[in-house]
Amino acid sequence: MSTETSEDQADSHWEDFFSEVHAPDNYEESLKKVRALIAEAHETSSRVVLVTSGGTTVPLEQFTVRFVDNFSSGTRGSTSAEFFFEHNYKIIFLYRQKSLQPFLRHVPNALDVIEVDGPCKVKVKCSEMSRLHQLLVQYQSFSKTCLEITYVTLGDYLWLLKGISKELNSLSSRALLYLAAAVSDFYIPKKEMPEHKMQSDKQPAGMVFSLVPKMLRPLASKWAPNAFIISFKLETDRDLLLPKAKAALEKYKHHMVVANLLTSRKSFVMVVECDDIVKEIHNPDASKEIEQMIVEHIILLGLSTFYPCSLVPHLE
Ligand code: 9Z3
Repeated sequence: MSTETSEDQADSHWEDFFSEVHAPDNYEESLKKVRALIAEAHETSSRVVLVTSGGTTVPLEQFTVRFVDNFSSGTRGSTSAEFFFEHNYKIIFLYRQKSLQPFLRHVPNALDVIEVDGPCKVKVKCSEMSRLHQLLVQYQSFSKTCLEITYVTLGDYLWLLKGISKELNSLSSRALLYLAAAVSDFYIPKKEMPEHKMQSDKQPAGMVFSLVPKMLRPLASKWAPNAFIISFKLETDRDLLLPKAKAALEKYKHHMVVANLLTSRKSFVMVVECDDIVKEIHNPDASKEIEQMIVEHIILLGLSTFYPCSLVPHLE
């Protein structure tokens, strides 16, 4: 009798997932741009970070009207990208279409910055002009050296993650993967998915969800074994958070897990490193953005040079 658990199965069947799910339309074009960015990074000896951000969707129909979404506003990813940019990283920002983008996330709602100035005349309030100008200049300078790539579905995300990380592997010690996107654990395989929109005059057939293969395993062992890989662990039950984060590190043998709870994610994270090292980052009064503290911690670890897991220097 097989002793394989459903989790073990989800670990081993990652190739089946890619044979079943199409690459997104922007796949080839995006990889072309990634290769150009990496070639430039080789020339200039720059460090490159892949920041993933936003939540994946899982379609319920082949012609998709409905989908299951994963919670994420994109704050963690877009804010972190700003701080990596400040530290001269070239950034590949892989984000869910329409979620927050670095710098542009600060642009206020149009209705808050415009005023009516006589009949049929609308203008930007003087007091907001210089702030808007500064943000747009920052975004322009970000987009000159960095690359933004969008995904919508879980399939798009995993295809792009695989493709980009394989390319990044050539940079070895200068490549960092910072996986802040909220990625679904469940999906409906194509053979189980209705083709057309489910009709409301019929009782819907039970949805058959399957476990998504755990892509951290091939990511760390096959696609980008030379890169420094940081994953995020999201839980809602505090008692599960640390054990789950430690288990992920142990299992997938990557370098760091940033563990957070949904409700306190802006004020508290635990950074779990090899050898059971756990650093708590608190930001109780939100005086800074906590992403600044996370990114600074990573940079202070001295990831510019590659260290095998057991030799990564740790700060007190
Ligand atoms: C996170 O845990 C992120 O910190 C948040 C950020 C999604 C909570 P916001 O975008 O939220 O600032 O609103 N991301 C990782 C979530 C995830 O799906 N992790 C998987 C898991 O927990 C492992 S890859 O199993």
